[in-house]
Amino acid sequence: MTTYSPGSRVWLEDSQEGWIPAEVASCTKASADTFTLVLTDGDGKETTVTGARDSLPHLRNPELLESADDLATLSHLNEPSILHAVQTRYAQRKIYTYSGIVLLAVNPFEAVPMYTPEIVQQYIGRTKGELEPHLFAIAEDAYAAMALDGKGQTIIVSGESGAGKTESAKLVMRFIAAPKSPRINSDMNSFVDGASQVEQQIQATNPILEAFGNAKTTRNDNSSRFGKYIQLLFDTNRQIVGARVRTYLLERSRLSYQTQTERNYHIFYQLCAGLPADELKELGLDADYSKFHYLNQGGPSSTELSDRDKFHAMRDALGIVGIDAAKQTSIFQLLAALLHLGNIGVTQTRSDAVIEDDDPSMLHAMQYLGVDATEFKKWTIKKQIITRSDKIVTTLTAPQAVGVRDSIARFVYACLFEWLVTAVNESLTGKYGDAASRAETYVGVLDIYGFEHFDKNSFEQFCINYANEKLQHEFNTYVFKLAQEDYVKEKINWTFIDFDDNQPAIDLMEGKLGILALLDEESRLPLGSDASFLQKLNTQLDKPANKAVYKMPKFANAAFTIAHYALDVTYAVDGFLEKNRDTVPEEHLTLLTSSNNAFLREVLDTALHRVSAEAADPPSPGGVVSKIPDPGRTSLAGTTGRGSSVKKPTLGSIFKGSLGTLMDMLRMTNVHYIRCLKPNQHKMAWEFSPLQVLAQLRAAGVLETIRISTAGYPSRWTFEDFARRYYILIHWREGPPLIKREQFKRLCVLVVQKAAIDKSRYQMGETKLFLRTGVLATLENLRSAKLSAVQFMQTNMRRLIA
Ligand code: AD9
Ligand code: MG
Repeated sequence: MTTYSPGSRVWLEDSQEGWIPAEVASCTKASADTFTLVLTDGDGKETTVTGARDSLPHLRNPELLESADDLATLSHLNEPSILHAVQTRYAQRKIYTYSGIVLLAVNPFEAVPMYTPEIVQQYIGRTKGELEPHLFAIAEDAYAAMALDGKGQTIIVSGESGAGKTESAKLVMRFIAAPKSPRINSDMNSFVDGASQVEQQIQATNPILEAFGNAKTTRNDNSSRFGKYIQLLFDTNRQIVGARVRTYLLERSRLSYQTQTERNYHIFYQLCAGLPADELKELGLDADYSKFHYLNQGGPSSTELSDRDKFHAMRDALGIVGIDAAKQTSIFQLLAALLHLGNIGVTQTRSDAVIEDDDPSMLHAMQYLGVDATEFKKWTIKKQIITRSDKIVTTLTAPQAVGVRDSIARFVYACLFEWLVTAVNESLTGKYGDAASRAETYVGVLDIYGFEHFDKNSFEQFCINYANEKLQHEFNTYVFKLAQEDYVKEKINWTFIDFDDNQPAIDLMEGKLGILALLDEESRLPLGSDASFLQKLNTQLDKPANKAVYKMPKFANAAFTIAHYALDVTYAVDGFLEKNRDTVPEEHLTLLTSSNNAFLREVLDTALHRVSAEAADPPSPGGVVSKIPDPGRTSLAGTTGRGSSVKKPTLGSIFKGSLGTLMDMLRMTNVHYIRCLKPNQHKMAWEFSPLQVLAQLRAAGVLETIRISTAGYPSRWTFEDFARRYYILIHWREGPPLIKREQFKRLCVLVVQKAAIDKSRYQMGETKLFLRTGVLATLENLRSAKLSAVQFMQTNMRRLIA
């Protein structure tokens, strides 16, 4: 139980800062179970608060612990203390802090000299606590755990948009893949050789995937619009032999639409800025990308120079992964085709959409797609409905025709992205999968989109938050399991406690009659609509059993609210159905798959067929590694491969399938967590906005974890460490004696007795002492009192003698 007395250090809530430090001036009993505290803050201002014990201000930690490099060692584990520790460290340019098994990483927003080869060397072979907290310590930890018994490892990097996930993931990968480290190769000469081929190939995945899968958003100039799991593969000698990448749900809407402050995928700007004039001309492109509708809705390219440089880096990277010049040209042709597609003029007479037969953009686009322009035009302005007895052809309105046009562009781009991922994998796993077949174990790095909540949230946010909810569940289970295991190992008395689980929210989203199921049901109805989807949700889900997780918002009409573990998010239903269906008209699909552009056919084939066939029956060469579990491919034709699917799977069900496989996979590995934090919204170096960070700590479940651990014994010390720090609390008549190792435990008992710690507040394990929250603070206070008393005595003695 928390106790307050004059001088107690507390946190006073503040609307701007979150909390400010204050001290208790007086504490009086107001009624049977309420107290009145008079507090003074740093400016001497007095504040009075009255309330029940657990509603009174949080206690502050002793100074020594305030900027501890592991938050789990804080004695008062409350929100303000955690926030304060992270903030204090950031002000000291310490961007990394441990929170138990999690590494918190606050974005420095400026180049920091923390990743040099010298620092890489320092962290190799060292255990986590030995050096300052660092990404490399987590990476080394994972590598060492894998090397020890060959068990697969996963490093999960999470955090909101712009927090630094991708940068952190790249650094971690670089550290683990670096073959120049002595632990792999003690020959110092290998330092000068530079990166090995495998390492080069692994590094090359970044410029490629970032060019095609990243874009400028309001939150981040280089925002990943897909999730990524990369497995670094090792053989029995723990030598890196290759890698494998899996990607999750690329955002498609961006291809045809961006808001004014955002951009399309980087690759398009890179292409316009970087391709030589003659090649541009051949593709009907222009260095001035603003001529293209798909590129001129968004904001300007911030630096054309960097687009050009990045283009060359990307092109080199394509070469490194074995995509030759001819294939590259084919890729660029497809991209050009999409840009021309977006420029096709669609007008309307009365109610019918019209495209001119000689529309130059259409002719260009069809030339590169290898599709007949007349057929394309026909099925863009018309629609065919097949009933049991008839085929009815109707005309579309101009907006509908534009919708068809854009859906084709999005579809081809998504397939191209899939194809690239496959090509990258073929190179990373070695030709015919030979590198992969030598692989015995792996370290995986997961860089997935963080929890998102905007003013308006749609299907994309729903999927992203669903993924985060699943990850959070795994996290809770894992942390909780670890804590329990420690108690069991140390044989301390422990009753299994129940913790507040987020399973109800997950059931709400993916359960049999959950949101995704209802969405799919509605999506299959020819006359399905967003409105009737919402109606379904409300009849099925607005029940007492779901009260805690599902809500009908008071102020928004066409929307529903989910109480996520992080926060309540309201989703606007408009567009859900169409995004989930993500259909290209059947006639267009036929045109595309029978195109006379062989590359396009290969792209579609890879994305649609081979992948789903592979999922059902993994072939030996070319990718799937039998020994290493696969986190699931995101085939556009479905991932689970339960035979041939009759119904075209919806995006929601594809995502659910691949997330499920990913979770199964994570469960088979040891997990390590990196939580990235964004210190401010303006991307300013070293600026720390407490309330924003607090929101992220909540969303990342950092505080949730702490809640789980405070339910037990959050502080655990080895007998030796504890005895060494607190032996001075015991009164030694003739100074402390020499202590033998076997006596540390006994000494610990003496300390807690001397400090009058209640028996219920600590437990002695086999090698460790377990303390409830708050005990450490009491001991620290006693210790500093004792130290200053000793000092006082010494000073006065000296004075006496003088
Ligand atoms: V998103 O969800 O994909 O939109 P991320 O991936 O979390 O996001 P990213 O890694 O792209 O964010 O980081 C955003 C920017 O922060 C980078 O472009 C860098 O400018 C900056 N950053 C991130 N980490 C570091 C770092 N360790 N050192 C220096 C960094 N700058
Ligand atoms: Mg990213």
